[in-house]
Amino acid sequence: MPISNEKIEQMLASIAEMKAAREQEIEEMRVKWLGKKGEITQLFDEFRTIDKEQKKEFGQRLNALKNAATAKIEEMRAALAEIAGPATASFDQTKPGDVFQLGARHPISITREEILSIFGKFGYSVAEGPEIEDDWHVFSALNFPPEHPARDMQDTFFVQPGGDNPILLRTHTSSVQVRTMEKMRPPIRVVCPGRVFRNEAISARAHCIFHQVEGLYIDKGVTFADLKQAILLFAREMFGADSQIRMRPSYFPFTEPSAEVDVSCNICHGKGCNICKGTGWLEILGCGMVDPAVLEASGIDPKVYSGFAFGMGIERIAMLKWQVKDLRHYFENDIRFLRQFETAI
Ligand code: 2U9
Repeated sequence: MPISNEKIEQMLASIAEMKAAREQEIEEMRVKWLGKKGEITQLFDEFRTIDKEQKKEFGQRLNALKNAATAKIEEMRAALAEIAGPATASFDQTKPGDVFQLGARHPISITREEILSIFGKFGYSVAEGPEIEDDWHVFSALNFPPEHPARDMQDTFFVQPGGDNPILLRTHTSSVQVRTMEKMRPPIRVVCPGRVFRNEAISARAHCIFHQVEGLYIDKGVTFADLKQAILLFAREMFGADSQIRMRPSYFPFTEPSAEVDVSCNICHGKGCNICKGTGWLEILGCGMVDPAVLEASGIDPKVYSGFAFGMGIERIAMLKWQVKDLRHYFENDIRFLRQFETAI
């Protein structure tokens, strides 16, 4: 049959209806339409012999017909590949597999887990609380006087300033211990990990976001000797069995008496090096006996119960453990920094 619109329409309709269940059938259809003696190829042969006027009429339609057949065959091949999946003949089972880069845990997470696991062995459970807090749980219940500089805009990020009980980003996780005391009766033994926020300029030694673990132990007859022993055992688990600690008197609104704790330098073992600045000691945490006013504010009778508390910056502990020189490394997500801790898991 010579080229005609009717013939092209019929062929287009047949092509649109084509279906195949196997690759072999698709190949047969390709040969039927587009092979050397295929029906479309024959139409093109014929096209060369017709006159100029007819060429104008059929040229574009013939090209559209060829494109429709090519597209349909490709579509059937893609559909079949999707059903068959990688087990088709084209899957090379001898090819080496792609190597996936495994992620590493962040040094802050590794350190937090290690601290929590040590206190877990001492019988402490983990408590968490909100990062957006109110003035009561961050300051007032912890014996901060109304004019204390920590409440200042320069030190604290306020979400909703003003009023009786402003809303703010917690500056320490002590608010979680306050919430625990409000909910639970002694004995209380908790460690509280979490992010804290302070309005500080970012530098190698300070950041406006950092992480803390704080702890609280309240029972009848808890003394400073219990605190000293708990901190010594923690330091030995964290920094090595031969570690020594020393306590220096300090001041916090929420503890009385208060102390700052140093651990013997695990690099030079007390001889003096540039990590401990020649002193042989590294500061690791602050602690003290919970002030009776703090117990009272959360409904615990200070005549019956006493307790100790401590707090540490996770960034600082991780810096001492791995000699990280600049706090900003923790927050930059530089893969060259993070990969160094892959083996530390
Ligand atoms: C309650 C009562 C007492 C938590 C404590 C410290 C001492 C302390 C700092 C260490 C470095 C914070 O990250 S840091 O800047 N913390 O020195 N924290 S005692 O005392 C509490 C907490 C809650 C109810």
